[in-house]
Amino acid sequence: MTKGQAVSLAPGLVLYPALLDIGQQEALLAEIRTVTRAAPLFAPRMPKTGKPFSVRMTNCGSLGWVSDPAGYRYQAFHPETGTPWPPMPAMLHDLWRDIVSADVPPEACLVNFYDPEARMGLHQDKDEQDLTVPVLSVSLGDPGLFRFSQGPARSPTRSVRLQSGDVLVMGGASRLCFHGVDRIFAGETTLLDRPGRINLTLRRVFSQDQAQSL
Ligand code: MD3
Ligand code: FE
Repeated sequence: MTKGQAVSLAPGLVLYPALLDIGQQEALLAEIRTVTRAAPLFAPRMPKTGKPFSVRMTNCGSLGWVSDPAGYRYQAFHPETGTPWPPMPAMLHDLWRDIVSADVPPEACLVNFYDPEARMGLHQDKDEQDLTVPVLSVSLGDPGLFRFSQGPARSPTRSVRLQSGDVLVMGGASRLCFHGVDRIFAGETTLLDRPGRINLTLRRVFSQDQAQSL
């Protein structure tokens, strides 16, 4: 697959394979390392049970997604250090402006780190108030097997490998689709300094009108 050949996986679900070249992936990774120094990766926990996720997370931007026994939510500060999330790298803002919207900026960028054994079960992203705005994701490092379905829970799923530099946009009819990551193909790339995968998801959380009146 070459850069610029957008692939429609389903209505509203568009994959841009290798949109970021190696140099851009390295530059973005350097920015993400700055983010994780300021806001260390933490293990989110399931609501109620408190069971830790296998994926570790952090955030950048004005808001970050967190999960603990009290529930899922967006908040402005790191759950362990209590400090505000670091700013979202300009490269990510630029990518959002070019692909999603020049008018509605993203508030949150969730940084997911997958060790070779980490997984993410099928779920919907529905903690955002404004579900009319797409979610944009960027993959870095080893490939991950992404699974999604268009219909309700337990309808048939399809799988696609997300590779380093790939950008996936989920909007319209796919904004509430079920999706997850079944496995990591560890050791297939050398971008990171150890086996694993990083995924960044940029989201608009509050509707813009509401944000302006806050
Ligand atoms: C489809 N992350 O952080 S990215 C998540 O690879 C998440 O880390 C996965 O699911 C990962 O919530 C998948 C692709 C993705 C992200 C958000 C979506 C697909 C989506 C939201 C709606 C539909
Ligand atoms: Fe998700």
